[in-house]
Amino acid sequence: MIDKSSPLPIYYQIQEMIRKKMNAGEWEPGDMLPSERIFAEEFDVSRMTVRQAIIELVNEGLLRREKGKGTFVAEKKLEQTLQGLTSFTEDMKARGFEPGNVLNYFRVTEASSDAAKALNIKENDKVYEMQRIRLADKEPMALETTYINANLIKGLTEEHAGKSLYQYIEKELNLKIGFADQTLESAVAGKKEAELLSINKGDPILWISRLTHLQDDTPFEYVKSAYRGDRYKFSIHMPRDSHSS
Ligand code: 16G
Repeated sequence: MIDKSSPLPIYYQIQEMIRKKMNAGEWEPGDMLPSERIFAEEFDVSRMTVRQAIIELVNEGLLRREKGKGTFVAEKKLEQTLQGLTSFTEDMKARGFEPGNVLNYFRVTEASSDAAKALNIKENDKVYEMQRIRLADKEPMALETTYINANLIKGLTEEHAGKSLYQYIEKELNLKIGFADQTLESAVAGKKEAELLSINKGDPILWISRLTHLQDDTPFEYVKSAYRGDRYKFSIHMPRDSHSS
């Protein structure tokens, strides 16, 4: 409980109390917290102090506020390790989620200058271009715009794009995926991303750009994606090289 004679600031003690209840499973993702007024009365502190405690936890991503509704325990973020090249479908299955796709569009078209440069092909070479909303247990997680070299990856259809691309490439075409180069940048959702990902304009997202190669080093896939910042975090294992002493 709150100890006013403690040297620990009161807002900090309130935060610790909230964290403990969340860790103990007493408050679970989606649960609504008591209002600031109720907290303030219960602990006999000002609403400002309660607000300070809550705002910091919102900024950490542990709580989320909904205008006119209240403060809720946030969903846990999915953690993806940046080791080994995996597909969205594999990632979701490994976590016990049901992967899903909403295919916004799929077309065979001439490569744009951007895609041609990335895939090391000519501007009028054919690419498959598609946009997919990737779902975990029916909840939107990421928006991916994908360009695939159509001369390398033959016979790709809307049906394959609605499932797993990597599975089609490896299991049906028997091609070997080698490696990918990927960059991650922080950004905020624009109107379009917000609508498609069921978040608000201005919410945090991670822009990820991936260039994937076959084992013979030929790039076959260029993907630009927006991952939800409130639902995703990436982790990296970093052994220290012997020469960096
Ligand atoms: C991941 C990849 C994406 C790839 C997709 C294939 C990122 C950050 N991730 O989502 O590039 O196209 O997996 O998944 O770019 P699929 O085999 O389930 O279609």
